[in-house]
Amino acid sequence: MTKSNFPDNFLWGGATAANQFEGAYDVDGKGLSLVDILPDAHHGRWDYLFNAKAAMKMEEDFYPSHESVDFYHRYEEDLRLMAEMGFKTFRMSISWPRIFPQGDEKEPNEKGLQFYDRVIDLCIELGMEPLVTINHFDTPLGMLKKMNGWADRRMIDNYLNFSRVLFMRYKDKVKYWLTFNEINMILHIPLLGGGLDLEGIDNPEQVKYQAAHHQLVASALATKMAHEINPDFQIGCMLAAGVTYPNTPNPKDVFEAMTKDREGYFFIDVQSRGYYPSYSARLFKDMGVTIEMADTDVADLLGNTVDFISFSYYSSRLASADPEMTDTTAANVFESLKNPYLKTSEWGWQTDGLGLRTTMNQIYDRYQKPLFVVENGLGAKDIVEDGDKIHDEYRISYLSENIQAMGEAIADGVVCLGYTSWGCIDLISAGSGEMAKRYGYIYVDRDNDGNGTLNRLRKDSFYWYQDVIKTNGVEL
Ligand code: P53
Repeated sequence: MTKSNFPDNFLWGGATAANQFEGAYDVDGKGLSLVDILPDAHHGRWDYLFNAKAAMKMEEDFYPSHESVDFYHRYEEDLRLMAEMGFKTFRMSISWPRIFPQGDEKEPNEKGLQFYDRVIDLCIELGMEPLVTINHFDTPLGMLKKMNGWADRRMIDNYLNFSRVLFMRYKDKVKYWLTFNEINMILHIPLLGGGLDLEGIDNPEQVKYQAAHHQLVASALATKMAHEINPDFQIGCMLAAGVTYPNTPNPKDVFEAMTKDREGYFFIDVQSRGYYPSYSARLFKDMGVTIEMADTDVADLLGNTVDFISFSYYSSRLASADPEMTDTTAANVFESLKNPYLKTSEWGWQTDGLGLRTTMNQIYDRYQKPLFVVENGLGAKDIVEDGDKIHDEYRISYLSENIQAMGEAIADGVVCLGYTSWGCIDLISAGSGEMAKRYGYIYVDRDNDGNGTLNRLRKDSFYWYQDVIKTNGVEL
């Protein structure tokens, strides 16, 4: 038999996020999250990601997050389906406004916590290690209104109160925690990443980087608190990753590609090394950014670095210094030039397995800490055929290429704890708010307008992934 590249205790699983998955947006005392005011792409979602005030005034009759795929009421069936695939881990996030409805209450909402008790207990019963993202794109709307989200330093204490409740409650149940989902996305989708409204602001970079500083300090202080509460906790950062290639060997393109990668690495440099990278001084000067810091920040960052590095990878990116180069992939708000060597999906995302191997090697070389691939996948339209069959060979081929490449990276010497593909069950797209852009092994009967039975079906990829896990990545 072929030998597996993956260690025996490799954590195979899938990833979700409360705001795209749970629905029940006003049930059991939950407050509004900023995503609860966002319509789908056909009703202006893109604009509102940068101008939340307009969204707050708007009276839409359909908001995709309100019902989503109703994990809140169907968690039992869903978790059992994941266990049937053989999941060793399940990545979920905890909705902040479910626990603190406005974001800054003193006491948590007990009913909200009881939901997560049920989910986490069932995960453990089914043999799945919970991997919990504390904050995944769902700053409470109350905090946006009151203090423009993370632009305000008081958010650090609000976040720490929230984190303390979770660490205490789940200290014997959850070992792996991520402080912020895709922390670098605050630069690209400031509303989702930081609860920021940048409308009418003179220097948006100033606000974004100041907010980022608050998150970085919050992440460090949460890491400190976590280790005090349970020294066995493993705390990770989370980067929206994907190596940037230069479009040509022109040194200007090479420099541009390095600069683009540093946009993201900046955050992980702080979270993993514990201090602002040397290149940031010049970057801030050029952008007219001055970061206001408290006296204790430097020491707090330095003393409380993360235990492991997690990241999402969908594709590599391509950069050019030539302003004439404008042929981009129209995938989402995170634009990249189109790479002629890669296949392009319906949503404009390009498949690059080798790019994942390169990305893993690059990140591991840079930080020398264990990695965790916590998102990867292909958003595609699926068709339900006779007998409720969904033949998603395009998804299988994407995932197979990426998992093989991940195995090669491990064979290269990279230490990797696990792999959770994105949206293991169909859920709402963060970028477009649509249902039609599906990532799951499990199909959910629901369309972009909210019609459908919400019934769950096993796609072909369900059985394929079951086999991948059973053979520890030998059969791909
Ligand atoms: P969707 C782009 C835009 C928004 C969120 O994306 C993103 C990205 C990709 O880097 O990040 C993650 O749903 C995110 C998930 C999200 C997933 O990518 O726009 O952590 O919440 O659903 C996929 O197709």
